[in-house]
Amino acid sequence: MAEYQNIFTQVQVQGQPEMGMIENADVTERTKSAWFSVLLGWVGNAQIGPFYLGGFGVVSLATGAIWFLMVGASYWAQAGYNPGVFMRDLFWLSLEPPAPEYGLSMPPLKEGGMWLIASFFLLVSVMSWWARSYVLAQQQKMGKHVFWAFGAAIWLFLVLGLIRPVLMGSWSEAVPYGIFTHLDWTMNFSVLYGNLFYNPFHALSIVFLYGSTLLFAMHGATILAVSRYGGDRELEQIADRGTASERAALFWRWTMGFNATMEGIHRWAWWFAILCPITGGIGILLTGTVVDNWYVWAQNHGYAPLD
Ligand code: 07D
Repeated sequence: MAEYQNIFTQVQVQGQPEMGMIENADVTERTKSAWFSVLLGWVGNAQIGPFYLGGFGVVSLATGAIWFLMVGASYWAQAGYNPGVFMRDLFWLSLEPPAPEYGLSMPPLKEGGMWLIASFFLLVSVMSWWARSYVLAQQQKMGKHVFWAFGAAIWLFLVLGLIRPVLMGSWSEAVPYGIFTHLDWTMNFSVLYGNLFYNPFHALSIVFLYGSTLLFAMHGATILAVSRYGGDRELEQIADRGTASERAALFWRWTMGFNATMEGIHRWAWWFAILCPITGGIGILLTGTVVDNWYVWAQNHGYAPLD
């Protein structure tokens, strides 16, 4: 049975491209062609296209590109317009938010103004992509689960870059646009507010982050393990006896006395995933606004040692 122990998708369907349902979708906003890639077919569906861009897609890509180019232009200037320096220092370069003395006012371009304008475009970009995920689900008469899940990530993104800085009264609280600088920001944030490990919402967020990877591995492994019985096809699996699905369920029932259902496992996955940024966002929002030092807070609440 070794031939079933595959990592890559082995069967590739290629023929007339599947152009998809029409229903209420506005086909004028869809590209008309599609093609195939053997390489992509190893990991997913071999067909590429048609693409559906729509108004929100165009706005999102355009404003995302403006943000990206503004960050890049700032790096380019910092590198003295020298390509060698640009490449060498790429991971250290950064477009920084304004200094604390500017509060929430508009600073000169070179002192955080660029960061503020770029942030506006990033905000529009992310929100348009979010709206796009709603519109596309609506057109296919789907539930809005992807939209809400993306919304959970956007919640954390907004807390970090908009809501908390506004509550703190300063853009200087926000995250810089740089590879190492955003990592330094993360470390500084933790140190400044008394070690984020003592923030219970950071801990909860990690529970859901690690929990999601565990669930994902369990679910992925279970379905791959019964793909020889068509478990990956899902159709007819839910009710019928002796199917791949029943074996998969039985495996876990024997292993730990309890099993998820074919539907329920996806609810578990969805909740675990969204709770990671939801709890994370709460933790960041409380930091500096309600709680100044998480270590002292933990001492007051009886779980950090009193020194
Ligand atoms: C960041 C937000 C959503 C992003 C969106 C994307 C673009 C691109 C491009 C248009 C991921 C926007 C789009 C930018 C647009 C174009 C072209 C989601 C994000 C919508 N921590 N920590 C977490 C661990 C420590 C710190 C979460 C572990 C230290 C801070 C997570 C450890 C310190 C913050 C987590 C650890 C520290 C976090 C993130 C271990 C110092 C946060 C969850 C083992 C290093 C964030 C409450 C996530 C948070 C966060 C894990 C340690 C600081 C659970 C495992 C003690 C400041 N940490 N951490 O999904 O929510 O992020 O905290 O040591 O802000 Mg932590």
